[in-house]
Amino acid sequence: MDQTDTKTSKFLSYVLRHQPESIGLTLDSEGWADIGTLIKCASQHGKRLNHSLIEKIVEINDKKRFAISADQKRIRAVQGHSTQKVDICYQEKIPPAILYHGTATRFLDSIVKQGLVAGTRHYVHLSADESTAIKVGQRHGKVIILKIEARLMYEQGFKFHQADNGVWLTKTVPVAYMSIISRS
Ligand code: HQG
Repeated sequence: MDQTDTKTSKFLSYVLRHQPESIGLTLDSEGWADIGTLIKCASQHGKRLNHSLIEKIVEINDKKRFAISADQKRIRAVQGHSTQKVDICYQEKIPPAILYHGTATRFLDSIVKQGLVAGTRHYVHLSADESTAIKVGQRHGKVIILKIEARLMYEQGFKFHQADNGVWLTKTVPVAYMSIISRS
């Protein structure tokens, strides 16, 4: 990804996950936007996009953040939303025994009091492997990895989902199901 690709990916994340109204774009409840309309709305707000650039970003995106519909007409972010306009109906899925959550040491006191909460996003995001969790946590500061007893949570009634890019989603993780496995 060159600098333009990264900027475009960030722009798409912003409008498809958080603020579609910032460019006058409408998403449906499954998060889909018409690609032609997206290009038009973006250009009216000074951001030049075209079909081939969008297709390239979807294809090369490191985390496979976006998907294009089967008919090629629509695009959406596969997870990470905060906009209340979107409520993707993810299928329930049985999680592996353990999932990981990377966060920063500065959040720990609050996490120990409240458990993991979704905050502005719709879900708590969990990773299947520790190395991904480390990368997620590093975005916030001095990283700390929490090991989550996901299968036990599931057996005790918590719902889990997996986005198309592999990220695991659940609404909340109570403290009883987590342990700290590493600090850097
Ligand atoms: C923390 C990225 C205080 C939580 C990533 C996290 C992921 C609490 C931060 C996806 C808390 C929220 C999501 C509590 C949770 N008290 N802090 N009770 N409960 N937190 O960015 O999981 O690159 O909204 O630990 O890769 O870091 O954008 O969530 O540190 O998949 O595609 O509050 O976003 O994907 O931060 O990341 P975020 P996240 P993209």
